[in-house]
Amino acid sequence: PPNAQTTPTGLPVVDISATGPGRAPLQQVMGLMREHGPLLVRRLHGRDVTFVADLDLVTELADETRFTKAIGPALENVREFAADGLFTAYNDEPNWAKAHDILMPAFAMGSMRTYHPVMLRVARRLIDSWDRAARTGQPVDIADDMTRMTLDTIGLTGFGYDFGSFERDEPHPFVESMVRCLEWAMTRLARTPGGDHTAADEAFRADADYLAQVVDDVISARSASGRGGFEDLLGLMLTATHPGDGTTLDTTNIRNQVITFLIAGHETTSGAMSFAMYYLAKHPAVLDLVRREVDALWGDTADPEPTFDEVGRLTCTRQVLNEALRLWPTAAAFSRQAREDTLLGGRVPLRAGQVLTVVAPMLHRQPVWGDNPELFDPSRFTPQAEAARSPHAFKPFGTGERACIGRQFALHEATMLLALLVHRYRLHDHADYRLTVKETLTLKPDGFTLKLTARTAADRDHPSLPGAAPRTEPA
Ligand code: FDE
Repeated sequence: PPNAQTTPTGLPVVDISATGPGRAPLQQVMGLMREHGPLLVRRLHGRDVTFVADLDLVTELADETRFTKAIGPALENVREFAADGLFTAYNDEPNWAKAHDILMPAFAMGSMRTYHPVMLRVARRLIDSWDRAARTGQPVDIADDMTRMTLDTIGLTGFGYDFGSFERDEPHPFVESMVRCLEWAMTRLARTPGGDHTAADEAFRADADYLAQVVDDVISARSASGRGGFEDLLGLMLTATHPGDGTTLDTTNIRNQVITFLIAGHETTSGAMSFAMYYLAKHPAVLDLVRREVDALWGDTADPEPTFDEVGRLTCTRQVLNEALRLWPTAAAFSRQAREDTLLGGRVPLRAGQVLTVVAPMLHRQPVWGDNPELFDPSRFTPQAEAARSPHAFKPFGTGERACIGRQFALHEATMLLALLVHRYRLHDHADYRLTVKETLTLKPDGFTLKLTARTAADRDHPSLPGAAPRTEPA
């Protein structure tokens, strides 16, 4: 078992070199925090990372006058294929502010109206595929199908590119390359000094080159088509000029942004929806509440056409998503660095530039969440409950000016899909699934399958049919 020393200022230091971080490094850190508390140093082959989850300390780290985003070791590795895209750009890299200013309007709430019809069209692809599974009694792999849906959505809304994921048994080759790149970025963190990693690095280079080539083809096809316009992210990037200096983004940076949006916009969102489905399948009383909400909107309509505004009214569905993101924030860690030498919490001296990594799933289990933080309870996200809690207690989208630009996009997409699925299907936990969380830099439930049957009008009137929520707990 890892033995703890302390730093001169009393922080626990846990050396994991003997075992390494394994295939679930984030969950390992969660375990270390359960043992040693919400502020610790993890040491691996002499490399130290300081992890934080304490609410008061995270509140300080969110102070933009004292701290700012850091590109930690994991993001340094992602930089090898996303370079100065928004997610991995350094704060002072000119392309960050430039792309941020140009792209912000595309992610403002109003722009979601433009994406809404495309999101609905892709949601229908998933529904068609699940209808077939429901007819034949085949189980569906939740995370795989959610990933198909989010990839097609960001491809179409962002770049007018159709990955056609539901027509494929295996993921699109672009996705396979992207996933291998992310795995490389994660496993590279765990390397033992002196090992020979040439083969892994060469395979990574080939994958990264392939990503760049596919994206370059999409960009040049668009440029050649002469269709400029602001109708999607790519159109915006090719034509919009910066309000300050009137220049557009350069082609290499556009490539980096496209790769960034494909990575950031699909694994995270699909993981969030998958965890939400998991909790719904395990919590019939909560499922029943969501059913009442969607049935009140759509009743027995066979194929509801959710409007943009209806999605905003799905408050219960949104609370379920938030609560799933509390327990398993799919982009689970983000890093902050001190702007100047400072004292954290009045006791931990930090040098300018020193990096700390916030562990969101542990922040989301701090005492501010009550004495049973493991309990799935969406009522934690009623407006009253939220108003009574520090805004820094919940950070699934990071913090400050480098916080997630895609937040509204992801929440709109996910809320609409969850509501449509709950309206349409009864969920059967046929394998009595036990949650295991798979890490590929992002988090998702591993091997989670459900069987589905269509909900009927009779089922809507009699919610105690099998697979529907019991009205009362069994005695
Ligand atoms: C971002 C983000 C973040 C932060 C990071 C750091 O700090 O480092 C986080 C945490 C996140 N993000 C999360 C999330 C979750 C979910 C579900 C999502 N996310 C989704 C999405 C979608 C899309 C499209 C996106 N997302 C995008 C993005 C971007 C671009 C970014 C960067 C920004 C800047 O500027 O920096 C992010 N995202 Fe997210």
